[in-house]
Amino acid sequence: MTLVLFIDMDYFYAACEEARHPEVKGKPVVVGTAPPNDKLRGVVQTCNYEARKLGIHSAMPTSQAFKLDKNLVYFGDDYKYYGEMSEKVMALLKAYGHRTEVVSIDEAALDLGEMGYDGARGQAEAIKKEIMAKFGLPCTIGISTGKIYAKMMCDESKPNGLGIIEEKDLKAFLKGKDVIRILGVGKKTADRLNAMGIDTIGKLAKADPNVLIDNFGIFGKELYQLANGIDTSRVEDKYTILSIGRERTLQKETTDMKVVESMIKELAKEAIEELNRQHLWFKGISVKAKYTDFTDKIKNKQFNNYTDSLDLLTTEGVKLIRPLITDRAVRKVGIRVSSLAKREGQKKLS
Ligand code: DCP
Ligand code: MG
Ligand code: MG
Repeated sequence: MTLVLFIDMDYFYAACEEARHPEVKGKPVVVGTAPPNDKLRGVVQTCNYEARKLGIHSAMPTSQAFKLDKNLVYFGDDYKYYGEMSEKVMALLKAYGHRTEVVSIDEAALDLGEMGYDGARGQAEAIKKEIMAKFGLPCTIGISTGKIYAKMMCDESKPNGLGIIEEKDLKAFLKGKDVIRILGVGKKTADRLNAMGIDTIGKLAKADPNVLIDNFGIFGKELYQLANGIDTSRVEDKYTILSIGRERTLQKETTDMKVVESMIKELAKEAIEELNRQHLWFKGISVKAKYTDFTDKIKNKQFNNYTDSLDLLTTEGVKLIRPLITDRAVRKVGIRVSSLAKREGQKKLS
C-alpha cells in the first residue's frame, strides 16, 4: 500500500527569523506585515509558539499583539528571504527521490510508494533531522495512506512532531472529527452537511451515498469515500515553487463552458484573496481541466509585468480554459498564479 508523507514547517516565517537571529530564540517572536518603524499598524502573519502561548495568532492586528506583551520581538516580513528558505527546503525534499507536490510556501506532500510504516518513519526522521541540521528549521510530518489524512495527522502533531495513522486506525481517527476538517469542504458545504444532520466524519461515513451524490454530485461520492478511509487524491508531480492555486470538483460533470466560467471566477477570487493576504503580485497564470477519465490538461500564460488584478486573472483564466472545454466531460477545474513577487519595489502592470 502506498503511503503519503505530508510536511508543514512550524511557525515558518518566525522560524526563518529565529534561524538568522539565534539571540531571539526562547522569546515570543512575531512577524508582521508592517515595517518595524510602523509595527503597530499591520497584522500578525505568524508567530512562534512562545507568542502563541500568550494568545497571539495569525491575522491578529499587531497593535493587539503588543497589548498582550509589550516586549514582543517584532520583525517586518521579508518574503524574499522566506521564499529562498522555502526553495531550499523543497529542493532538499525533492532530493529524497519521491514524487513531490509543493502545496504552499511551507508545505509539501511526498508519495513514498510501498515502503511500509517503518520505512516511512525512518524517512520522516531523516528529513526532520536534515532540515534542522542544514537550515535550523523545525517542522512537523504526518504520514498516512492518503494526502488528506497525512495532512490531518500533520496538523494534529504540531509542533516539531511526527505522526503516523495506519490504515487499520483510520476510521477511528476520522470518526469524531468535524466535517470541515476534510480538505475541500468549506463553510458552505459544511453548513449543508450539518443541515442534513451530518456534523462529524463518522456520521458522513454512515450516510447514504446516493443521498450525498444527489446533493453534491461527484463530490458527494468523494466525500463518502474519504469518510470511509478511501483517499483518491493523488500526490501531483508539482514543483512550481511559490505559486498559489485553487481547484475544485464541480457539482456535476459538465461540458458547459458557462458552468466552468463561473467556477473559474469563484476560484480566481479565492486565489487573489490569498495573494493579497501574502502581499504578493503575480506574473504567470495557469488553468487546469480534469476530465472524467482522470486525465487533465493545463494551459499557461506569462505576462510581461506583475499584477494583482482580479479582473485580469478572471478574463485571462476564462480565455485560457475555453479551448479545454470540449465534448469531453470535465469534473474538476483549477486556476493558479505563479512567478510571484513581493509587492514593494516591483513594477506593476497599470
Ligand atoms: N501566513 C500569513 N498569514 C496568515 C497565515 C500564514 O502570512 N494568516 C504565512 C506565515 C506563515 C506561513 O504563511 O509562517 C505558513 O503558514 P502556516 O499556516 O503553515 O503557519 P505557520 O507555519 O506559521 O505555523 P504552524 O506551525 O502552525 O504551521
Ligand atoms: Mg506551517
Ligand atoms: Mg502551512
